[in-house]
Amino acid sequence: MFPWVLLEFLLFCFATNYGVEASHEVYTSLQSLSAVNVKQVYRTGFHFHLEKNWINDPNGPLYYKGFYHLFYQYNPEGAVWRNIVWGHSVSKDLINWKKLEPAIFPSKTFDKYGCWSGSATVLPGNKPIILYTGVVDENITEVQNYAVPADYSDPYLRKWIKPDNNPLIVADESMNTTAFRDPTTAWLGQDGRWKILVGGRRKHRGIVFLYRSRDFMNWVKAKHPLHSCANTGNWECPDFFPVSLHGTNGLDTSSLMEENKIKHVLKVSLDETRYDYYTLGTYFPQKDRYIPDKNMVDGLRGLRYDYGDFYASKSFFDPIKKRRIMWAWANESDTVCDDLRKGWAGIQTIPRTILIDPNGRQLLQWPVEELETLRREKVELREKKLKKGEHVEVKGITAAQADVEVTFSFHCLDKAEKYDSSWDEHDAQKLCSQKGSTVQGGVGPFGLLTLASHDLKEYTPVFFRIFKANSKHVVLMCSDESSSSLEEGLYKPSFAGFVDVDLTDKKLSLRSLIDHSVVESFGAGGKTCITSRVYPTLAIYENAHLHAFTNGTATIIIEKLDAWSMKSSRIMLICMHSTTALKPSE
Ligand code: DQQ
Repeated sequence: MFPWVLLEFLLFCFATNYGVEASHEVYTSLQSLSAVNVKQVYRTGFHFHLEKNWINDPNGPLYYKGFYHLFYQYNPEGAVWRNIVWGHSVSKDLINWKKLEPAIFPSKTFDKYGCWSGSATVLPGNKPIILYTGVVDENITEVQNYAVPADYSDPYLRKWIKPDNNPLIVADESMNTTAFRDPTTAWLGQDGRWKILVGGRRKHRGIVFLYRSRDFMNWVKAKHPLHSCANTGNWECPDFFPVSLHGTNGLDTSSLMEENKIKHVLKVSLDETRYDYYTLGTYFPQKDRYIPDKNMVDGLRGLRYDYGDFYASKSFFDPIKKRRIMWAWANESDTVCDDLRKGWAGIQTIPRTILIDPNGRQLLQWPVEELETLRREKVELREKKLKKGEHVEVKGITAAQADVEVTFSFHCLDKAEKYDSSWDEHDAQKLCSQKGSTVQGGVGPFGLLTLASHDLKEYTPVFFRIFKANSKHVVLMCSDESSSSLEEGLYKPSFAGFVDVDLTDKKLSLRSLIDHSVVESFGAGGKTCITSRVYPTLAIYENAHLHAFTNGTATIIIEKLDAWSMKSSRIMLICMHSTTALKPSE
């Protein structure tokens, strides 16, 4: 194979630059070139990724007999999207992982061309079952299949069986068979029927089809989809779950408390933009209809889980700590050639707990508490004033692998810049690209310069800028990749979102998880989240620096900054075969 494949690799790399992974792009012969000249600089220390090869969507997370199980779309043969199987890893704490053999892989007529995304449901009697999309032919005809554990006494759930009565669900004549995928976790209605959603589209209308079953084997499509929206394109990886309006516990997917005690979340991944959008609304179980709340917007102009590199998220209910946890795929934003050179591609975000904001208008996301077990050396800053143009370096931690929590405060908002009503309130990213961290403002820009080189030729600033609109203040949060790397030809967007926050106490908080090639940030306690994948060439390892800064005329106070070096998580990358299995008590 050698000379031809190498030639093809070189031609490919010189001829093309694919900044963003296109949907289901197939690189037929390049896959075997993984791990050529492996570059380790961008390996993450505590974000889940594999030693080599490609991963994308998180699939079917679940808790079983002492272990959290994470499955993911995985190419066992290369660093590009192809040969997709369900990779499988287990953890006792959501942070340290052991890789197992793939759980589900193409082998039958009903999934010969691919085992695509899906979800797990734990049936009564503690019996997990997986629903996933099988691709049955070269035309990408999609069907919905199931798999069950071969041995329920194995807490690792190593072997999965795909029974012969698959597929369970095929599209009817009215449906588009190539846009019919990614079944959700099922919920059990009071009518004794299980319900699931499958994503898709009719022409350009995004749809979540609803199916019902009494026995989990025979599924009937409901006359009406649960929800749909014109001009939003294909809906992938839907997720539908309740959130409690009272208290801080997450809810099981089947929880149906009285209407005034819960809201439902419908999340869809829009194939056209490759971002995850959600609405909050009311689910009417008798009619199986979902109506988004009055101010919610479906599609491109709606709320996003994360305003950066974040797609195909999936949540599950953790019955042990009574919380809802969500994962997402943070895609590379370097080139396919870079991925082939480094030999691996794709990480999972840090798992986040999801709660509804007490204001009822949005969700709050926060890294799972277990992440804090990786915190090591700590540095603190208290009541440190920053005047216009000032930086303060946060020294004494490993700035390339760190967890930073900071609360900024300001005396008043008089100096806030005027918000121009002609700006598109749904295009925060455009505003951030015009008003970056070096563009002087009134209150802000202020925040952190992460992964900064000593001469500030490279840095990824994560910051706020406060504007004064007619009757309110508008807070912009940016994670700007435009100066993140000296390498040319990379995709370096100025990711941004607005923050719906009450500024009465004149404070804004920010948490950033910095991990070599990823900066995952949580603004105002998780109201607005932005994940950036970045590839610094100078700001690597001990040459990476961290600063707090302001570049506005108003003085900003770092009221409290705590930063920690982060220990690497143990991700046992090599496949754990049955003979080397560790005991569940370990
Ligand atoms: N990825 C899977 C599909 C899903 C898409 C294929 C979303 O099932 O729709 O790898 O990234």
